[in-house]
Amino acid sequence: MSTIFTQIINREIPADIVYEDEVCLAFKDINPQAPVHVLLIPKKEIVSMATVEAEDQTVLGHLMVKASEIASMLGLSEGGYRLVVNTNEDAGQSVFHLHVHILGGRKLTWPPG
Ligand code: DGP
Repeated sequence: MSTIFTQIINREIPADIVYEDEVCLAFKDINPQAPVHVLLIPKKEIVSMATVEAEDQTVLGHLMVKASEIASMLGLSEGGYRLVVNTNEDAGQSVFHLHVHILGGRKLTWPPG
């Protein structure tokens, strides 16, 4: 089932887009948890890490490479940043279209809550 992120991909609702190519889209999180908080999503409707299939390998690899490039573009590489993929209920996933949170711009605590 499609989510609000498909509507963002299709430009049916607005978002502050920071990067796009044929495979993925990155845009600012509507509820930022850090000075820089970007969501990186595949254009393919993958529900979560729990539903990933072998055929998704190229897309997921692409996301990791682009996460690194986008973090660098946003000035996060030197200070550091965190990539988070919340998966299902215990992790608090609220949008069931796989997304990588790119968080940075402040000291991030560990362990997460
Ligand atoms: P998660 O809890 O990991 O599923 O994160 C979903 C994130 O998506 C959450 O941080 C808020 C963000 N979000 C939800 N709806 C929208 C939206 O319409 N636009 C934008 N830019 N972000 C959204």
